[in-house]
Amino acid sequence: MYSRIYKYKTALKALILINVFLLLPWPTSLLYGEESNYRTENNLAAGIMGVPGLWSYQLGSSITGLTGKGQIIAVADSGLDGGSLELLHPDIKDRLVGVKDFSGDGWADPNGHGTHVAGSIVGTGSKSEGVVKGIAPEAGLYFQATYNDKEKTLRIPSVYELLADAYNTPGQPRIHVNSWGASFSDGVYDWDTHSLDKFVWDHQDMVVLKSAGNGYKTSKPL
Ligand SMILES: [Ca+2]
Repeated sequence: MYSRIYKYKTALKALILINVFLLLPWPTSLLYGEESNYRTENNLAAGIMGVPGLWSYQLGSSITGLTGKGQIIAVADSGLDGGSLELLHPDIKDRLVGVKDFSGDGWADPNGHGTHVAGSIVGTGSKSEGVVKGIAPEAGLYFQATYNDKEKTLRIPSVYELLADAYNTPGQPRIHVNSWGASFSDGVYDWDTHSLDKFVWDHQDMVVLKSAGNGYKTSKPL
């Protein structure tokens, strides 16, 4: 009897140790080799999506490469770099055609999200000598800053007004990108969803893109 209890205790101790080991943060050298070598890899995304083929696409003599040239892309996100033309990343500086601050406290980017999104779209690659650039590096960028740093929240007037502002701005963007969402409305058809649907019904020449799964859990349509 004693030996059976001892065996159980030993097994229990081993189980606890294994679980503690799994819960502890693992050394990066154990996971990734002796030297972890983190780096940005936006340059891989275009290849995965087959975009370089579009950059070099040719159709007769009139269309030579689809690079975003002639388009203005509107992006609604946290903010953009340092919030002034002097402080803009060189990959974005030449692409910005307009900016509007909905946040109320300036269009600087306190967390880097909006700058990352904008660079992924229109980044020219000038800082990396063309190695890391956006998907549409010759498109113009109209940026709508929405993050209020004091309130720690996004200020969106209404989705309809946000889209209408971009639609009517000089240059008339016809692509609008939204990499943001609200965690309380996972999968729910709410007023924001209705607002977006109403806008695209009223303005059928506007393509509105919305992130899916922006909150890591499930697809989260606006
Ligand atoms: Ca702001």
